[in-house]
Amino acid sequence: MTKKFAENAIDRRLFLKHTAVAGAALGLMGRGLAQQQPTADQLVRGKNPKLVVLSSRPIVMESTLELLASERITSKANLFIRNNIDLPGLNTTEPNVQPRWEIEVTGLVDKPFKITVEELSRLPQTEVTTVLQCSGNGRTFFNPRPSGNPWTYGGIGQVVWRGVLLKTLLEAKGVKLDPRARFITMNASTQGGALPYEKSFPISVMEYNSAMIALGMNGEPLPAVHGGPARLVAAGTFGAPNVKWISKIEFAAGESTGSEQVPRYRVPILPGWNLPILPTEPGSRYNYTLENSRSNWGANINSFILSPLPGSTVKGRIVEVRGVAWNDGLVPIESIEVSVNGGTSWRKAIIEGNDGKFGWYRWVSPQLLAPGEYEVMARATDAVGRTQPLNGNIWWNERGYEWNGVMRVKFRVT
Ligand SMILES: Nc1nc2c(c(=O)[nH]1)N[C@H]1C(S)=C(S)[C@@H](COP(=O)(O)O)O[C@H]1N2
Ligand SMILES: [Mo]
Repeated sequence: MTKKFAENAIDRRLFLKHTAVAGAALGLMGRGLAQQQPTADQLVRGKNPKLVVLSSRPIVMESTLELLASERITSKANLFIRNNIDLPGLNTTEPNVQPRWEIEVTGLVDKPFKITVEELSRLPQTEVTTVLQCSGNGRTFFNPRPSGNPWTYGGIGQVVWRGVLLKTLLEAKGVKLDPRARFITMNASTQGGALPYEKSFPISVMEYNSAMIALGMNGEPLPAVHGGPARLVAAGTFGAPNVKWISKIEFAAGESTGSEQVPRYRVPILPGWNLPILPTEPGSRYNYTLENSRSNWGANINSFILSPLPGSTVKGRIVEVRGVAWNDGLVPIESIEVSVNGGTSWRKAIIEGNDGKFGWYRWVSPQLLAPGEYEVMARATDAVGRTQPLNGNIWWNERGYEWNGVMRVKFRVT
């Protein structure tokens, strides 16, 4: 499998090289080449053309602050897409109706079994609202900029999942876990000749993160491009292990050693310490192993300012600064502080409400502002004191994951 990924990477590099050469020959470098990129709706049926395409093969597109601000639950048209591996024929937000799609449950269980989507749909369903975010979101704010998809703020959305909790599934099947089981390794389907995608979670996601096989999103069957007919969802975790088009769930003693688990999707740690990220010299290389790094699992605390939008002009005197905040859902968000003077002083925002413990906390901070230019900052803190760094670059890591630096938005008041 590792070899296949390496080949895929080489293919891609060659492809990009050829594209660049062809582009140069036609005088299409720079802006011209960028204009050739297909739009989001051309790549995936049903997507809003305002989504920003970061890669068309595999498909990667991000939402925008404006779109995120426009709805409380991110619609399927506006939700970002991150494919490492495209599944042929599924580039649409319509459902992928396959009642006989099978998921194998195996490994350290007393009775391995297979279950179809049809059968799953007849088991008790649970709904959970979560923040789905790529761990690379915000990557472009690291300095120097790590390689990888150039995410700004749009690799995120809030969605409502509906499906069968893994706990419910094992209970319904009368299956017992072997006490040696400490991880869940999930595989995506390789139908249509797709390369394998394999990720692991600690088994605790069954207890603390409502880990489920999701069959629905936002009150509809799961859109094909978002993993339909079935995907793994663990609330409060980063996107990568939320495996789309799931075909196998294996309980194991150790986490996967496949390339998607290590060296990818990891941040440096001091061996034996799970948190925080081990600070590394910006621009330096790191030799990722299972021991000296941890996977992007629980989402770190973060907040976005969604109004005013960057570069906008708003009417004074009272300006309502609005936004969202979230964490891994293990403890509540306690405060969002807002500064309009470069961090010299802070004021607590009013928390208007939240969509469950794994959803966004919506906040508002009315500010009395005279006409002029402003830069507003927002910083969330949770019940165990976890908060956002003013300088997000303190967590610089080679691959640019888990950015949660305080957001700054410039706008003008008239
Ligand atoms: N099968 C499969 N599942 C996957 C991926 C993938 O490439 N293949 N990408 C992961 C990553 S990195 C992210 S951020 C989320 C994105 O979910 P979305 O495309 O539904 O927004 O899916 C995850 N699940
Ligand atoms: Mo991701």
